[in-house]
Amino acid sequence: MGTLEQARLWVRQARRIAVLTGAGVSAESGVPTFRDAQTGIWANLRPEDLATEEAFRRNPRRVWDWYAQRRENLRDAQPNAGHAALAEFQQRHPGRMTIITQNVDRLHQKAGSTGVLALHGDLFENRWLHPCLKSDLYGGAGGGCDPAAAEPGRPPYCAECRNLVRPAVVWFGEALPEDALSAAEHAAGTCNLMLVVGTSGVVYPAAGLAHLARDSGAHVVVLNPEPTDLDQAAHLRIAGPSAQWLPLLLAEP
Ligand code: BV8
Repeated sequence: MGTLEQARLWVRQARRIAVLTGAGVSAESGVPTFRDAQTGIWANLRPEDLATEEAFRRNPRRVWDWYAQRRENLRDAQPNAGHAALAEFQQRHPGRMTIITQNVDRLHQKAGSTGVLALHGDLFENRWLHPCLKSDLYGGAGGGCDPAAAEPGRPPYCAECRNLVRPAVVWFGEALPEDALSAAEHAAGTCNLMLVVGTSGVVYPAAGLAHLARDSGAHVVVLNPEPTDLDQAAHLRIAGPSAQWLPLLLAEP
């Protein structure tokens, strides 16, 4: 039996499917992957040196501008056939497929996927660098000042307390959102099949979900044109682009 046939059989047999996606699933929507060579003024910087609170504190404007550039690049990005294949499968088989993404580009949601577990936050949301002094955390009434009402700037800031606005993504060294991570761990630990799509498998704890699925007895299929750090956790590898192979993998028999 060929690799695709075997993977399709596992899809048909699986009562519960967990899908772990990374930047590669958005590559065919024209979104540069996370570790592609950076273009422009960040050519000599690694993403890991920009996506940290320390980098933001050291040079708020440069980090803010990097995110503004990424938001701009995403403005016209549309979900591709891979995102669509996942969303259509969910619609045909309600409750059978959980999508866990490391991506912050909202393209799974834009494609119509539901219940997406966004482990690393959302590029289009902002929050304060520090909890607002007027928030209920400090005994204030309500949620404190609204970052959307901050003074315009690169980054925007609070005129009263100089708090800075930052992107509501999970930076390196920051904890993942508890509810999303525990739901993802539950999905990975109880699925019969995990599809690992478009991720280098470098970033933890997200990448650990593939090992959890394998250790919990699920079949693991990696879909990626290149070798990944999760290949050793896979029972099968499909070497190719996700926009081409996800529709083939998930098409009804
Ligand atoms: C944390 C948001 C602790 C920001 C991102 C072990 C356990 C726990 C932590 C660690 C650990 N070991 C190391 C760590 C620390 C660190 C980490 O993993 N570092 C790495 C670099 C070694 N992890 C953390 O810091 C995490 N936090 O653990 O906190 C803690 C606990 C309690 C209290 C306090 C602290 C936080 C990690 C989240 C970081 N934020 N993103 C932003 O976007 O700016 S991660 C970032 O990398 C993106 O989200 C991205 O999605 C993610 C993973 O990258 P990939 O998606 O895989 O993308 P990449 O470019 O690498 O690969 C693309 C792939 O696509 C390639 O394989 C390519 O071949 C493939 N591809 C290309 N074209 C296609 C394709 N595939 C299919 N089709 C195609 N057409």
